[in-house]
Amino acid sequence: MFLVTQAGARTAIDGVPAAYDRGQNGLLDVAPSPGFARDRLLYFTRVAPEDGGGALILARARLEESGGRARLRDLETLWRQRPASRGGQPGGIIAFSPDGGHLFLTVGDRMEPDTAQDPDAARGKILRLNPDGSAPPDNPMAGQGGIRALTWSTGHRNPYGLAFAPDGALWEHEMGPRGGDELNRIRPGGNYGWPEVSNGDQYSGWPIPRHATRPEFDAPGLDWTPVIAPAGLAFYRGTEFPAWQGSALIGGLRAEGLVRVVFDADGAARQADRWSLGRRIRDVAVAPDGAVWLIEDGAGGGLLRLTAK
Ligand SMILES: [Ca+2]
Repeated sequence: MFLVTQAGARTAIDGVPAAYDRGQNGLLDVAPSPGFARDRLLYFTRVAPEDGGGALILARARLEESGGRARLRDLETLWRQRPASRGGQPGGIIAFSPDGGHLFLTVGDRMEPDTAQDPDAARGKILRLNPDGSAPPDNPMAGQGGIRALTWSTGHRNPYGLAFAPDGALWEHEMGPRGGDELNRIRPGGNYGWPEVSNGDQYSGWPIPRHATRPEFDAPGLDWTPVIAPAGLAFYRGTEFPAWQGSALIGGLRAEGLVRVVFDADGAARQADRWSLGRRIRDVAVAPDGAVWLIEDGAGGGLLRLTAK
């Protein structure tokens, strides 16, 4: 984990715990506390090594900076996935509610598709937690204990994007298998259908019923076939690109670029732009000055800053 200045100077952060660094697993997302200016807390996710593979962990720690050095102190584990898995797709994306009162966390199916429909499996879910990791009493299955008490929505595959729109709606994207990448508007208690339905098919070519055949599942607001392999989601607010106000920006691993999605007055989503950058984009962020930051996938991946010409 690194601190990077606007000019690109970077400082390695000490005290980062070990990660299960294999395939899509490893150190995943980082989000400053809504009160970071006062509390200096960083929330972050990783897959941590355990017997039987690795488990997704949500943790927080205090960032201490002095004398040109940085380190994490007072590390706390807030949530730990049980059981561990060998590999697969962990999710691990963090989003705070606009009021800062709750933390939302994506959990991938880890290539165990049926677990996404199992209400007692910590797989294929979006969780909603209090910032200290406890279960909010107003969650859809509050009072049922275990992973149910934390579950906000169900039936997700490989969610690597989660963010609140300016109107307060929560949006998530996830990779489909062979086709059917999805952008979903998330509602509490919703079931998004994986693996019962998909707008793509199995990698083997075996067909999967479409969302339209099973109205009890929430259909995506937008989907992509062929896939873009979406990674990272940010809603644009800023002055650098005034025409993008309120747009969703999505990185593309397979698309090797950036996708812009716009929303009409009813919240319907439409792809407005797709720029090829020739780089596998892993994550997207918007800085307070309106510049867009992208990070590239891979050991030699770059950190890119986009500004208007
Ligand atoms: Ca779905």
